[in-house]
Amino acid sequence: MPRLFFALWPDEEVRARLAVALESLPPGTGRPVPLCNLHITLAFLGDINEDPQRSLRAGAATIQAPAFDLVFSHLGCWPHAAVAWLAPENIPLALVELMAQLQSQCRDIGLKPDTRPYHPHLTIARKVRQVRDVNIAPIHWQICSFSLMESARGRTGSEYRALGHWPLISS
Ligand code: 2AM
Repeated sequence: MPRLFFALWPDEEVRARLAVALESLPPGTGRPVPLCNLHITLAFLGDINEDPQRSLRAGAATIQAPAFDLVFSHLGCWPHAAVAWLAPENIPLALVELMAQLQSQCRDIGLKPDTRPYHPHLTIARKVRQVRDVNIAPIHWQICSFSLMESARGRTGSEYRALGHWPLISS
């Protein structure tokens, strides 16, 4: 059964900007996430079969949330999760709104959304023991859509496939 998650998926231009930030990771810091895999998870859904997948897509298509900007200016790590991440300097109301609508769609089809507080972050390395928190030159990402992704275990780690993209409302 495919493992699904909703995500914010950077385009090539944003990915190139993120690549610069990855250079702030001290050499030998855990296992860097391949550039092509960088993303922000909105909601991890786990194993989902075809029927709820159809409902998820239908629900995603009804979401009405504004587009927004994220500015990443901070690199840090969570030792308990062994990941290093980039975090945005603030959380736009539009992201909170998007999350609320996604979670409500998930509940409507009987999925249990994660009840832990949502801390938007972009994982840049795994199996990290420690990395010093640093400010980085701000990276701007204009977010105009969200995606439903499938995650599979490949020979060299996680492989992701887009199952759908939905636009946010541009002002
Ligand atoms: P992370 O990068 O912040 O660790 C796809 O697996 C994505 O879902 C990952 O990027 C991961 O976010 C997130 N995720 C959240 N909970 C997860 C879980 N229980 N198992 C796997 N991935 C999870």
